[in-house]
Amino acid sequence: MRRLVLVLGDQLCEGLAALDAADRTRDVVVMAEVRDEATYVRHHPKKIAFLFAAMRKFADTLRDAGWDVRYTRLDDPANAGSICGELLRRAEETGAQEVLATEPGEWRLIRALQHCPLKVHLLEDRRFLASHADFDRWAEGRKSLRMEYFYREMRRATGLLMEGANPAGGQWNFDHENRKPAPDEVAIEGPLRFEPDETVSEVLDLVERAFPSNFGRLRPFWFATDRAQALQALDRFVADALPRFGDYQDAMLDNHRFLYHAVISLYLNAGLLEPREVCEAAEAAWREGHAPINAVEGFIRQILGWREYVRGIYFREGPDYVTRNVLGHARALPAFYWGAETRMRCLAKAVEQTRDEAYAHHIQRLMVTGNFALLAGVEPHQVHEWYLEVYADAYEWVEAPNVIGMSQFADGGIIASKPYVSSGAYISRMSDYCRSCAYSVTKKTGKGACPFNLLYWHFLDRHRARFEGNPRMAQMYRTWDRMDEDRRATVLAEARDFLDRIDAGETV
Ligand code: FAD
Ligand code: DLZ
Ligand code: SF4
Repeated sequence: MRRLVLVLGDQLCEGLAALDAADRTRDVVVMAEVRDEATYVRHHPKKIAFLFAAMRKFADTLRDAGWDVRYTRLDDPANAGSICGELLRRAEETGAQEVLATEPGEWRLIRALQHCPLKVHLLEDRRFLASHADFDRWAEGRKSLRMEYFYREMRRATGLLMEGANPAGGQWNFDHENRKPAPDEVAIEGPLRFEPDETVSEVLDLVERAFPSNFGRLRPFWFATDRAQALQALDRFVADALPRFGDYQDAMLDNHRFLYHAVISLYLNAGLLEPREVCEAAEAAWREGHAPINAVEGFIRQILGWREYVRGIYFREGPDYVTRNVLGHARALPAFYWGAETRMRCLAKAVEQTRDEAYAHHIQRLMVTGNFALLAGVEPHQVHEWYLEVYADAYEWVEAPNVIGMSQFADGGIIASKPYVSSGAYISRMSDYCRSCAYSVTKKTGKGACPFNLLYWHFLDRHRARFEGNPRMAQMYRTWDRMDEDRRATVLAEARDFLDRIDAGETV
């Protein structure tokens, strides 16, 4: 009996579980550009174009390898509009009644496949270094699920950056060396860019027509869209940027969007690169003396540690994770997240590059856009939807734990031991944004005071009952309590006034 083999837009890998379980002489691969997936949030146009172009090229790769691929374009009049609808249509066309599918990265689509009136075999996605069972085994019985311990387990299990039973370089973690402030200059060109070829150009025209009002610039489009290009982009990163990745991992610069970051998350998450090969390339650079241990360990920790860990949390916590809101935050997402004017330079620049590139690096996501939303008390689900829409690497399995958990503390501390909040001082130390801001980062109150300074204390004050007993936050409360009462009242009143002005839609 013929079976259908579903390959989703973020499953573009020849070793995919569903392909592996199928018979290329008999089974039929189904790939489809569908409205439901393209509109469940209003994705950035670059994200849609990247996926459609990469899907089309991957379909050709599979055909070259002998597969019968039934590919549906978005503008095909017969397009059923959803993944399940397309499976049903292809089932009728081919007589197949069973589907081999690899577990999607969002509960939403897992549910849709489970409810599809065909026999769907959901196979575990093996593109990760930890299986669900591995993660559950590690998590079982632990009071807290801190990434660092999971990461050490993963180093031991994979042998990556190990010298026998010991961590290479004599330490598990070199993070204390990785907090240098922004450099004056960045001496590298940044991520490798690719001119649109015929397939990409055709997709760009389609996306322009079909999604004319989604937030984000479609052109210039420069992402890699096939495995060979993604490997070249990885090579460029290892050769140029990796050696200084560690030093400047947390830095931000007004005129440099990528610094020493890899810009490969979109390729990893779509299946064009595999996590192990990326970690091995970084490790080889250290062993060859090309990159220092603090850079290579820091980089590998992001992939072997954080990336695998957040996926484990997403699947362990279940579908309701994205609705959590333990801090009871209810404010609407301010209009400047969608490009409306703001005088806050850090936010304006982070949003501008998000609009242009469908990319911001980790510290911009965490300590600028994320920090502000948390301090201002924005409803976490709105924050979650924003991140899912605007970044080219965003799928719920990785986005939600980072946003709901790490950034907004809406899960009550499963991922973060304390909320990632800071005043303007942190942004000033790690970036050059404040130098050209309309606000003054050194002003704590009064006209022109940096809003992060006001909102920081407002956040701590309004959540005192929850956080004052947290030993990692005791110092913050001591500092607050040492301020005289009038000053505290002024800070809180000015913070309230600032929030009222946001709610009223004023430019802040
Ligand atoms: P680099 O800084 O060069 O890091 C290398 C790789 O490590 C990345 O490509 C990525 O695969 C992995 N990585 C690093 N940090 C994380 C992390 N916290 N979680 C998972 N993987 C990580 N990453 C996504 O892939 N998709 C998302 O939707 C996403 N949303 C985020 C939302 C928030 C609020 C925050 C704070 C972080 C989010 N991240 C997300 C993690 C991280 O910001 C991006 O992976 C990273 O910025 C991608 O750029 P890069 O490839 O240049 O990464
Ligand atoms: C994100 C996305 C988009 C925009 N479009 C498609 C599509 O048309 N067809 C498809 O198979 N996949 C698409 N995707 C990726 C899916 O949404 C993704 O597989 C799920 O969100 C699970 O991670
Ligand atoms: Fe951002 Fe405040 Fe610095 Fe302005 S002064 S860039 S608002 S941290």
